[in-house]
Amino acid sequence: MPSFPNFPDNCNSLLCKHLTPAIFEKLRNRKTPRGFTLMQAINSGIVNPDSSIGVYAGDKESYEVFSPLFDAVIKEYHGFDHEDMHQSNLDISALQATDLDPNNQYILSTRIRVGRNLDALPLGPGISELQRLDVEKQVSTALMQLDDDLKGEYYPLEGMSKKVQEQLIQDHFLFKEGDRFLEAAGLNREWPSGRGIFHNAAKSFLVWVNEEDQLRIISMQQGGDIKTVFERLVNAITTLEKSLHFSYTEHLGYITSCPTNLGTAMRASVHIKLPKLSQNMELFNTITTEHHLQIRGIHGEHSESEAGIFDISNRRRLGVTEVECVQDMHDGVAALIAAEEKL
Ligand code: ADP
Ligand code: DAR
Repeated sequence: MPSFPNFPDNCNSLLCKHLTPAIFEKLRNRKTPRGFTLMQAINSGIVNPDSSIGVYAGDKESYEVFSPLFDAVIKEYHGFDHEDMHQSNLDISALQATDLDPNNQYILSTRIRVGRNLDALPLGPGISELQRLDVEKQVSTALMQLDDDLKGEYYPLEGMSKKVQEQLIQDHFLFKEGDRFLEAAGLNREWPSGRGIFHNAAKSFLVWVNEEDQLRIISMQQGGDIKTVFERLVNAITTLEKSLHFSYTEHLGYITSCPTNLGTAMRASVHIKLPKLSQNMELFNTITTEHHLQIRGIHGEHSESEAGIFDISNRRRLGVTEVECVQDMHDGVAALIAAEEKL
């Protein structure tokens, strides 16, 4: 019989905050129809008390079966209630995007990604090795049918040389290995079986297979042409949706393993040089907060910025549309560049 976790006093995760003894008592013996348990959902936040969130879903049903906990986390992170409905909008013409950096002084590169999971199978924390291999087969088959600027090759991690793998990670194209949060969530089981990366020759269109989500569909290129990056991504999503059935609900939008990615599951980012603002982090943080932006390091989550280069992206993903996510990033980056030029 599981007992209430012994969280350290300095634990600040949403799990520590919202897993009350009463909610634990109510949920501790519950399982989803696929057998995913509360303890599996919260293990990452127990093993890593420095988590920001600390909880993962093992399947779509987790969000209902453990809703007293997930609803509280979703409310705090997204400001989104149990009865709220998500709206999707991939109409590129609705994006008001200008060329933010015509002289290429600030924006090094632009990347927009979405997470997707196949509706008929569990999410990564609850999937079996055979099911994960089935995802790899279905997804790689669909990817190999892409053509024009999306045409590319699928490269399984199994058999990839360490040299090639490390170079892809260093060049920001491939996911890192051994993330302790994903490990404790059960997302790294049987690694590297079933994991891989698809990309076109230019590496401007890439798909991660079976990392934190079953697909991370990525469009990226050098420079700040946000609209072109968005167009390529929307083309890829709408093409793949013809052959793959992605998990989606009216309430939560696209279903993902981490509740922070629900809804659009979209992160639109730039790598941007802001040497003067980086010396005035109070102003930097004021602008990013005002524009619903998140600051990450040069190698993404849990990394540091280097040489005044930051990964700046939208923070909102649920209760906003894809166009609004990209608009958040575009408008926030415009404000950061204006502040940098003023300093
Ligand atoms: P995700 O965005 O997929 O949630 P991360 O934050 O870990 O995951 O970023 C994944 C990789 O993408 C990292 O190598 C990161 O440096 C890279 N990346 C993110 N944004 C950009 C960008 N605008 N230009 C180039 N690489 C980027
Ligand atoms: N590291 C986990 C997840 C936070 C959100 N980022 C994701 N999903 N990659 C945490 O609880 O801090």
